[in-house]
Amino acid sequence: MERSSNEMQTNAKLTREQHLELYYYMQLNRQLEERMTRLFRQNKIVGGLYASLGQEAVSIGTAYALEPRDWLAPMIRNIGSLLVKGVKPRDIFTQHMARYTAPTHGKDGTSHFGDLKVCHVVSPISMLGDLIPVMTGVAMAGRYLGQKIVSMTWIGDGGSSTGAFHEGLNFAATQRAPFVLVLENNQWAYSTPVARQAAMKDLADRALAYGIPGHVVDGNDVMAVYTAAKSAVNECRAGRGPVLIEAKTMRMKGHAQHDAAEYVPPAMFEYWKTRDPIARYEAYLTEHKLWDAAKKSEIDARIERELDVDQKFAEESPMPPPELAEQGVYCEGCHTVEADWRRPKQELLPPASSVEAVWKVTDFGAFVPPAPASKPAGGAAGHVEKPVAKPAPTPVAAPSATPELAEEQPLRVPFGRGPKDRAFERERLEKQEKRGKSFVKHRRDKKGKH
Ligand SMILES: Cc1ncc(C[n+]2csc(CCOP(=O)(O)OP(=O)(O)O)c2C)c(N)n1
Ligand SMILES: [Mg+2]
Repeated sequence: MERSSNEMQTNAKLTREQHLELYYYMQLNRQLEERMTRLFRQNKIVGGLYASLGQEAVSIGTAYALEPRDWLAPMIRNIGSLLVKGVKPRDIFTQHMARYTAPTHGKDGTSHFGDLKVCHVVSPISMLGDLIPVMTGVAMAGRYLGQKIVSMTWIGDGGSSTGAFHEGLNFAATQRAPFVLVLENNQWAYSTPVARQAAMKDLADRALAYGIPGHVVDGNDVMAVYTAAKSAVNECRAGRGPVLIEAKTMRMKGHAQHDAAEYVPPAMFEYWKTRDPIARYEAYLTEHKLWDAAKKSEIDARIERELDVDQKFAEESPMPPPELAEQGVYCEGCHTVEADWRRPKQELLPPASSVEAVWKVTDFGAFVPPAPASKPAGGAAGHVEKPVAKPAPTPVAAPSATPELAEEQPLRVPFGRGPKDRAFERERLEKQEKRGKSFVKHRRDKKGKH
């Protein structure tokens, strides 16, 4: 696995404004969640509240690598990614307070909302791992339409043990979907430490099983996270398939508000406290002369101001009217999503995808023992050298041809309705027609003989 440096990295490609924007989003993320914790204690948060304290650099650094046209789907600890994508704090306040003004009009008390039209956010799915095949599908749909988009989602250390994670990542890998999966290893899944549910040091090694690149990054170093994510997004956009990034970090609170995390050794909290991502980034900005105390106060004051306005809006918003509870449960023509996504045929056909509607089989996949370097003197006759342990697999973009197959025509497997498929269909109809004629002729000939 490729590892990023443990040191806070510099990234010359970001402007001063962008560096400051990263700070703004991380601090906005933290302050928003602190306010929501206070609201929870005042009994104003209706559902669960899951903190991302100590993990802000992961959500912000990864989402910041996306462009507005790209798509993401957050998990419970990725409120920061929503902010980067343009979702307003007021939507997050109202949603958690189940107000009528919330994106789901008060029907959900946590974070199950998306924005398919403007921000390109797919709503979270609570079943861990299920967003992986869904976001793979989003990436494939974008490719089909020739949009050059990248999709991204997150998964926890615990979630990376689900079947959906493995099925989804395998699917993404075989489809070479432009999809970035961020594995947020925060050391705990509820009260289960990571070593009790995965017998491996780096969860990024899970990528090896699917033949895709996996990278380990210091999840509390926002520059390192951003750099890794940006390069993964670039790889995807260049058509080289999915990338897995493991960000090592720490969940600095319990699973949710009800959990005091008494099972976490206090020394572990102490260790991670000294690696706080925001404090580290503040030191980085100062060290690189990207800001001064006045600039920091200006940004902090802006955050306070914005959150004051949005929190007030949420607290003054009404709860949903009771009759709303029975509306929108079953679709009775109320559902507008279907109509929004019905696309004109001309837009879909032929596919703008760069993926050929032809599958080439150039390799039978047999084990080929490595050629012996030279015959060992006096070696036993018929002795076969043990194959050496394989190095990490490289993505199978172009499998090497087995000699017997090199001259073979690629197998044609029709699907979809691309130009090649139309040609195939014409060919098939012509053959059918010929066969039909010869069949009639054959019958006629036969009739004559009777
Ligand atoms: C398939 C599935 N199994 C179990 C759960 C219940 N559950 C919700 S969160 C959670 C722990 C997840 O831990 P991790 O993936 O490490 O994410 P973290 O909470 O640390 O961010 C579990 C078991 C679920 N939502 N989905
Ligand atoms: Mg976890």
